[in-house]
Amino acid sequence: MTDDREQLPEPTKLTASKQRWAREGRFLTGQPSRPEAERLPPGQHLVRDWPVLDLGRHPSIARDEWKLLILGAVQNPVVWDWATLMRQPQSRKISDIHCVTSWSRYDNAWEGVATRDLLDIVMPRGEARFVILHGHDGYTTNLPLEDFAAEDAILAHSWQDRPLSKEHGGPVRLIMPHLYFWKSAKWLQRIDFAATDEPGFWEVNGYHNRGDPWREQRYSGD
Ligand SMILES: Nc1nc2c(c(=O)[nH]1)N[C@H]1C(S)=C(S)[C@@H](COP(=O)(O)O)O[C@H]1N2
Ligand SMILES: [Mo]
Repeated sequence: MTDDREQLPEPTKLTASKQRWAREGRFLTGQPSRPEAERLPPGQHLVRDWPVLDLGRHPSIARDEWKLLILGAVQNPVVWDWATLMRQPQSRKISDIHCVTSWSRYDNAWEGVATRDLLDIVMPRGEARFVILHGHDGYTTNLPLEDFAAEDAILAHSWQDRPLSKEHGGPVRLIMPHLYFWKSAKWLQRIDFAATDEPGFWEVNGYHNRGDPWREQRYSGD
């Protein structure tokens, strides 16, 4: 890959889109690093285990049957199977989980494809402003495009160097560490880029539309 790039006199398409996003300042909402004393958001307590929370259905999807659709307002819609996912640039990110039910869990090591790398591949069209995530259990959740593009956001297939378990959303889930954990869709099946927002399961059932734990955006009136 590096060889190809060295022979290209022009910036690649990927570099060009990164430069454009940087110019537009679209994706500059990344969380600054916080001093340890301010690491836990208000109203949260720390746990050492990892609770399982969902609608109760745990779909079984084998890695060799798994497919992810990425479509909507993008220049290059794609369908990824497992082999294709593994050919994408792989990242490792360490982040904290903050669940709206008030537990937080520090230092989770995720491996997978960074949402920024995904964006470089599918290239959202100008009108794309929201991202709607669909799980195999029928769950949905919505994000503004700039949240989806957060620096530490990742489509994770591994946790602490092990395959992500079924109950935690394996084969692949989203991890969106700067928002409450309900935004981190498990059993990812489809990612839809859209011009208009489409509140998901919890967002239409009383949770906040954005869910920033630092602002305690728990419920729709917060
Ligand atoms: N597909 C899907 N994703 C989901 C959910 C769900 O029911 N289905 N629940 C959300 C909620 S409310 C939380 S708190 C987290 C829980 O993730 P965990 O079970 O890995 O702790 O997953 C989120 N993602
Ligand atoms: Mo939750």
